[in-house]
Amino acid sequence: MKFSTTVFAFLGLLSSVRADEAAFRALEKQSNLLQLQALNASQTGCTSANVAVRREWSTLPTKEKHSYINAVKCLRRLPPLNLPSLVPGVRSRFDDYQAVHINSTFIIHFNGRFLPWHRYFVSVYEQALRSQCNYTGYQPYWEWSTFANDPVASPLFDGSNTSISGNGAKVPHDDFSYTIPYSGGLHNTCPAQDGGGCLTTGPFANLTVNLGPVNSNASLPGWVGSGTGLDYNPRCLTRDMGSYWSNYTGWDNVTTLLEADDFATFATLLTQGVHRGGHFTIGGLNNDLFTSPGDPAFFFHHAQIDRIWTLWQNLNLTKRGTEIAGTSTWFNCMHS
Ligand SMILES: *[C@@H]1O[C@H](CO)[C@@H](O)[C@H](O)[C@H]1NC(C)=O
Ligand SMILES: *[C@@H]1O[C@H](CO)[C@@H](O)[C@H](O)[C@H]1NC(C)=O
Ligand SMILES: *[C@@H]1O[C@H](CO)[C@@H](O)[C@H](O)[C@H]1NC(C)=O
Ligand SMILES: *[C@@H]1O[C@H](CO)[C@@H](O)[C@H](O)[C@H]1NC(C)=O
Ligand SMILES: *[C@@H]1O[C@H](CO)[C@@H](O)[C@H](O)[C@H]1NC(C)=O
Ligand SMILES: *[C@@H]1O[C@H](CO)[C@@H](O)[C@H](O)[C@H]1NC(C)=O
Ligand SMILES: *[C@@H]1O[C@H](CO)[C@@H](O)[C@H](O)[C@H]1NC(C)=O
Ligand SMILES: *[C@@H]1O[C@H](CO)[C@@H](O)[C@H](O)[C@H]1NC(C)=O
Ligand SMILES: *[C@@H]1O[C@H](CO)[C@@H](O)[C@H](O)[C@H]1NC(C)=O
Ligand SMILES: [Cu+2]
Repeated sequence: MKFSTTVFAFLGLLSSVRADEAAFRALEKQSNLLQLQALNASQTGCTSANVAVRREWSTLPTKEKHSYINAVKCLRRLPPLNLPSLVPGVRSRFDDYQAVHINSTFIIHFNGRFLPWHRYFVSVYEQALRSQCNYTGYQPYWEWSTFANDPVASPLFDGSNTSISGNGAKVPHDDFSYTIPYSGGLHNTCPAQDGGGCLTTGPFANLTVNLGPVNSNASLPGWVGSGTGLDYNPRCLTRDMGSYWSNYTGWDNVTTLLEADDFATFATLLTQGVHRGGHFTIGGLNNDLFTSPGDPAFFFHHAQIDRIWTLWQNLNLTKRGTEIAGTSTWFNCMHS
């Protein structure tokens, strides 16, 4: 009797897990259909047959994974476009993107620009991979929910040569604890997770980060500027992966987001939940609000953020296609 009770409890757990994913998949399917209908009706020449499609990393054929990884390595070999007089630390085209994010941090987060700016950012990076590094695919995304129980097991982070490298080396380190500057005291924490050191596996083992960290004491909200994170400071990329914050990126969390009624509710929930959840799941440099695009993983996380926004928009494109909220000022009206 005891045995069968346990079995039923176990089956009940499994089916509730599946039900959570099923609720999300149903909304995803409906959204995709509405999007294709809107696309076909737009008569722009853009149809379901020729539209660009971003995919989950785990669904890409091995050859495409290698091709993506090689394109990122190519960006890291190309010379920077930023002027050394403005960004003394920049060493490659890859660094250019991180420099722009650092400089813009105070005008693109905790305000109405957060989602559109990062949509544009991922798209420009994706175009650079294609036009400057011969990549023929699109920016893949990291579907957090599939891997929320064990993030390091994701094919994106499993440390193989078809991953973007795994966790950082396990080294003793402090808990993550950071008060966002000029936020009225918004504090983020995460207990020390399973890494903390440099990457040791996969294609980006020992990857060097040249810019940051930003001394936020020295920068008032505005342009960050030279001398406060844009100088040359080579060190290894760190990750500190674990599942403390990944419990904010589960199927119930993404489903709740798709059910939000208006942009302000959607964006606030997203920022507090899955956005922080994904960054802190990776940890290390990803915990840094200014310099996180120095980790190639940044673009997979933000491609997924953008996907969730797209799915939400297409559920009522007439209203949500142009809906926005907030201002362009740091922590003005968007208390998240
Ligand atoms: C959109 O148009 C294509 C042909 O151009 C067609 O194959 C597809 O079924 C249409 N999709 C929808 C959702 O109407
Ligand atoms: C930061 O951005 C502003 C506005 O585009 C620009 O004027 C300034 O030169 C940038 N600073 C650096 C260091 O890139
Ligand atoms: C891209 O492909 C072209 C044509 O094959 C080649 O000339 C060029 O060197 C390639 N660029 C890079 C960055 O690999
Ligand atoms: C990737 O790993 C496989 C299996 O270990 C190996 O056969 C292959 O040569 C590796 N490819 C590269 C580009 O390192
Ligand atoms: C990373 O760098 C360290 C120190 O320079 C070196 O000992 C190690 O072999 C490197 N590892 C890889 C995978 O390149
Ligand atoms: C910022 O200022 C606070 C308070 O003066 C100080 O405790 C902290 O160490 C400073 N941080 C940096 C990075 O200088
Ligand atoms: C989930 O996240 C919350 C908030 O960060 C934390 O208190 C809790 O311990 C986490 N739960 C698990 C199972 O990791
Ligand atoms: C996300 O999920 C966690 C754990 O189930 C829950 O505590 C939290 O309230 C959820 N957050 C959102 C924004 O749905
Ligand atoms: C879309 O939003 C508008 C405005 O709130 C509303 O009138 C309409 O019913 C919504 N459409 C759907 C399909 O939910
Ligand atoms: Cu950002």
